[in-house]
Amino acid sequence: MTDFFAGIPTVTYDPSAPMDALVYRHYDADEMINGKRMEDHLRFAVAWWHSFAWPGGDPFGGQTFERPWFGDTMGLARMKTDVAFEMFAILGQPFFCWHDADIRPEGASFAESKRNFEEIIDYIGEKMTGQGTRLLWGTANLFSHRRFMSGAATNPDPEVFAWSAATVKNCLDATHKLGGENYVLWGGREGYETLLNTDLKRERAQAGRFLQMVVEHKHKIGFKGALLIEPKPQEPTKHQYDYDVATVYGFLKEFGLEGEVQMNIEQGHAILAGHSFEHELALATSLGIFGSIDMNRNDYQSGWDTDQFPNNVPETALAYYEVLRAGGFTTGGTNFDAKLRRQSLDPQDLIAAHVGAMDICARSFKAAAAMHADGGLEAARAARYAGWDGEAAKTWLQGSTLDEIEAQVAAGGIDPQPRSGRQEILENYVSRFV
Ligand code: XUL
Ligand code: CO
Repeated sequence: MTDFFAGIPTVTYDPSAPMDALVYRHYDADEMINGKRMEDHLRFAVAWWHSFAWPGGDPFGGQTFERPWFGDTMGLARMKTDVAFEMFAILGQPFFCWHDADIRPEGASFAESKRNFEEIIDYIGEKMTGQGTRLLWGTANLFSHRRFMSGAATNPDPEVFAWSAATVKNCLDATHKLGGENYVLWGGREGYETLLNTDLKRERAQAGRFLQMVVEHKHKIGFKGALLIEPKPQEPTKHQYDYDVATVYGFLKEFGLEGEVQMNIEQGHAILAGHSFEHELALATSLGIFGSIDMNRNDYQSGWDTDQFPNNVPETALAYYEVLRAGGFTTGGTNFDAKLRRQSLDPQDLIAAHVGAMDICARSFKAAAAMHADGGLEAARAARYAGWDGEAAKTWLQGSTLDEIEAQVAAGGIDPQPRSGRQEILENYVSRFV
């Protein structure tokens, strides 16, 4: 037991608590929505890296947080684990996520890092058993250390490829050991800065073979969770190979991996790619590769990945509406890939950030569920495409030739009339719920 969160009680659901009390006002884990507990719909996870490993730096200044567990010893890594599970107990969220580098000190060799990692994984396993908090996903950090500066799987140096493959093997094994529900691959530095020094075709082929090996290993060890790729456009490299959902789908098809890998879609990454979050979610669902979400938001002015906690109900509601249209989460969930602002030094700030985010998501989910149950958007959508139910229209999609269609149109009786898209009416409808 540490004293980091001393004096901060367990967060309870209490909508009538005084203004500055740290309580849930919308997130009631046991509230039933469509026959399922709210906790089981939303499946919240805390991200270990932002909450316990990030020192509070920005491009102009270094560390602002002075956590008692910062440092590179196993003792401090254990203290960090203790604090993490103390926070999970205060919040009562069901899941957490990690990168290997968040939880263990880097050793002087691969073997030493592996020993550190396995020791901490066992320690985390004991905590999980004691407390009931589960692992939503594990992942490998193949982007922070300087050895990855030119990529991991896509590195021009085959030894970095091998190091990365060995690291993912150990992280996937550890995720499996802890009963993780998914394994995530974010291609942090899988991309390039300049074409002048890059063999793009070779790098993509390396990434393809790498992912095939991950899939093979998943089956070999009997991991039943989902493998998830997290798309992101520029940042850190100028040209990322996993730019967005559509790009990753093309990649999966090319390497015969559709059906094996799904998507972990992050709000801020969608925005950086020039899409909305709901676009990426809807596209993944339509391609049959929707898996999980990283919930956060970016600052609308700064144009980079600020990873802030969500605070916008109308936006978040539209995202959850797409999750509901996808049939809800199966192995996936809502991971708060979000960090404090660097001036938010106090332990209480960490709790407040998560409490606020869980409440925003709960409000948004309830709005989305009500809208989904009401069915107004789906009815409007069905009406808009109703013409395709006609017999002639069906043949135009199945079997007709251009000649045949031309003959029908030329014969008369086909005279399309523009119809309103009714966007404002639909926006007004959505506003009634959010
Ligand atoms: C980076 C990012 C990562 C992944 C996991 O932008 O989102 O934290 O979620 O590697
Ligand atoms: Co993320």
